[in-house]
Amino acid sequence: SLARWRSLLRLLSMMTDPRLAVLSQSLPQLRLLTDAADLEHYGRDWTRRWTPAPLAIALPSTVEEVQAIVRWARESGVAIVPSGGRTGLSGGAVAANGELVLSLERMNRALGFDPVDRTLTVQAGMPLQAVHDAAGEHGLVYPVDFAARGSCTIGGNIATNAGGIRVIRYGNTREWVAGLKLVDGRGELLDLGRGLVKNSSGYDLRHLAVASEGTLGIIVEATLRLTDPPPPTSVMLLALPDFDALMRVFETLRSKLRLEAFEFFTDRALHHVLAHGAQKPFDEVHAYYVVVEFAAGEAEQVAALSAFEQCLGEGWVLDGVISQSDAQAAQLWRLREGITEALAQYVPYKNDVSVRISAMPAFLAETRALLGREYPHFDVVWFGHIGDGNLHINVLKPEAMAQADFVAECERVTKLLAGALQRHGGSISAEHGIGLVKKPYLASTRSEAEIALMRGIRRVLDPDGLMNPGKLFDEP
Ligand code: FAD
Ligand code: 2HG
Ligand code: ZN
Repeated sequence: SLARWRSLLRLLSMMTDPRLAVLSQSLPQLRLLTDAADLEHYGRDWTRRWTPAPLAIALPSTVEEVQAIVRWARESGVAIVPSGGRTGLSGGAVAANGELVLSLERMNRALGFDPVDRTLTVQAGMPLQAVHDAAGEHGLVYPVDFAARGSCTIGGNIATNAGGIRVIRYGNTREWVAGLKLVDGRGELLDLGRGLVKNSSGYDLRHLAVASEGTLGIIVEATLRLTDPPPPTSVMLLALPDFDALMRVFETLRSKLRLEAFEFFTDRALHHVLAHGAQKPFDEVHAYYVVVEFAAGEAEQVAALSAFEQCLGEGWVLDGVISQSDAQAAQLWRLREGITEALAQYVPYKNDVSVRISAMPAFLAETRALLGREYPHFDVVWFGHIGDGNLHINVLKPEAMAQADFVAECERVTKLLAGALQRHGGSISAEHGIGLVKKPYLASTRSEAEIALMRGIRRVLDPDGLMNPGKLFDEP
């Protein structure tokens, strides 16, 4: 049968690779996968640009197993790629060079809720949606949220400092991590932060793991802060004529409403989500759209109406619709949240850039001119978290162009974009991480001294350079 054939193959590859035989012998309970389909499945993330080629997949179920795997990696010289839900968009979880993928998939349980601290302690492989559900069972919320919630994991969220659609009110993942446990590249288990609200006893090492992209070790547990649920909200979709109007509408609404989200997308983004099955919001096509979620008590409804009328009077808003039910709110959100999935079939070249909100108008003017000039015939799709100064610019490959030429062209333009970011004091990765995709441009965002420090920190925690090597930066 197929199953027997597979287990024979596994046995064969373990026998032909003595390193795996040693791992298997020292951890007989450890689940190890070596089937071609598994190597392919666990060796890639959403980038789909690199060909997966891991040595094997390990699925530990305890912290001790994770530590033992790291010790084995040091003895055998095999690199480790920590792996969450592999929804990453910058290649951080890609294993294309004979690494061992260490998947946290089986370490996915809640470990405890503390009602006094209002914290939830979870294993790092717990999906974000499961964290939302667990918080909800206690009448609280974990407010970091975005469309990959069903598949991405807390470990991956911490390792990328994930942002999402509620940063404008609640901040990034970093703000919600009260403690974490990290198995570093030496195999040491570090218990960092321990849920303390206040702790001024030296460097806050917990934050080293946030946005570390697996290069310092494996996050195995996290203690997350929870908060009160937001008040009931409404969702508005507004159509706008131009980018200037976007910033003015943002300032107007922010001053009058308690914003829970303020997200934008362009007509090209709408085109793709509609082609993917979403429902058309307005008869006419407009250049820009914003999805605004706001606290919607009686007073706020009045304030929203008056803000809307003001924006309409100024010509900043051309049309608008407000949700009358949760189903309608979900429908409006789908227009924004469905973009990444709608574009996935094109394997787009992604940019995830940020500048200070105050620098946004000048940066935008320069970037729009730059991309208009450099990409005259490409479908360039703009969307993102404008209220946080974070733009997603997805470039789609013209059908007739070869993939390699397309990537080379995009990399040439990204170099120019990185130059603009440097001039405006921005970042080449706002929330997705550097991974493989943005590695060549790290120096546009981080100074030489900073990169040298990051390397130095890495050498202390991962002296053999086996934790996700080649991601974030290369070793000299
Ligand atoms: P993976 O992709 O598995 O890994 C990401 C990185 O973290 C890799 O470098 C990996 O080695 C490392 N890693 C994973 N787990 C661990 C661990 N336990 N210990 C140490 N290192 C680890 N991101 C946003 O920030 N905001 C968004 O709005 C957003 N929207 C998205 C929408 C869609 C439809 C998709 C597909 C992705 C979106 N993303 C977004 C990107 C992605 O979901 C996030 O980066 C997420 O945090 C990745 O989590 P993951 O578990 O899938 O991590
Ligand atoms: C979002 O904000 C995600 O929807 C994904 O960060 C962005 O696909 C992208 O480029
Ligand atoms: Zn985003």
